[in-house]
Amino acid sequence: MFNLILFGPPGSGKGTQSEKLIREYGFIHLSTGELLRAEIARKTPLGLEARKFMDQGLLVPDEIVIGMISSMLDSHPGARGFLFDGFPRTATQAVALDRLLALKKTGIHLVASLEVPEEELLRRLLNRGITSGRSDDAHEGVVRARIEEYHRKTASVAEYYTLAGTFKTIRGEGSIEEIFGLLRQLISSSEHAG
Ligand code: B4P
Repeated sequence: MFNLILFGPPGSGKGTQSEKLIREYGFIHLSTGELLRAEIARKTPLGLEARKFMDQGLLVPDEIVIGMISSMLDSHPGARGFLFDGFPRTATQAVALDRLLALKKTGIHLVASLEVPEEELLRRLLNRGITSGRSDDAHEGVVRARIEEYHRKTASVAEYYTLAGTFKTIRGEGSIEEIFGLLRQLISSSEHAG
């Protein structure tokens, strides 16, 4: 089993690269952003609660996303590997994920961090906001709040995995294919190291 976290600020290309990675490697894709948007679309109580935070560019409370990931892990008992996209986003989520994976006698093998300058993030997200219909991409204030929330709460996740020895950075600027090529190289060297 090989478990990968795709890490990086909002708009760094996690969702974009995830699509390519699951096609190539057959990972089970767990995107907390997508799971939350599906709950919002179905107007479930969880979705209505999550929306209050997402519309302001804030992170959804840890217990909500950890519960979602826990039940998704349980619903894929025979998985060859998981790709976590946008999770964990706080140190508390990272600790919880380690515990959940330990129960399944596995762990995280690689954390690939996409590094993109802030002005490029803003440009990409506001550009997506023109067509995506995503309320959290539509206003510059909300997009900036998401980036601030990343620095405030998510950057510490990088320290957690640096200590664990699994954290690797790659340049997240350039063509989508170029970045995918770098990710493939990282996965291949981590698989050989493991
Ligand atoms: P997410 O859905 O995770 O989305 P994201 O961080 O905004 O985007 P991502 O990095 O996936 O960007 P993408 O590839 O799409 O989170 C949304 C919200 O959900 C959060 O703000 C939070 O409120 C909540 N949430 C989610 N997970 C949570 C958690 N664990 N805990 C608490 N709250 C949570 O790329 C963006 C744009 O860039 C696209 O338009 C794409 O086409 C473009 N792009 C991608 N690669 C490019 C490249 N190489 N060059 C040019 N453009 C590129």
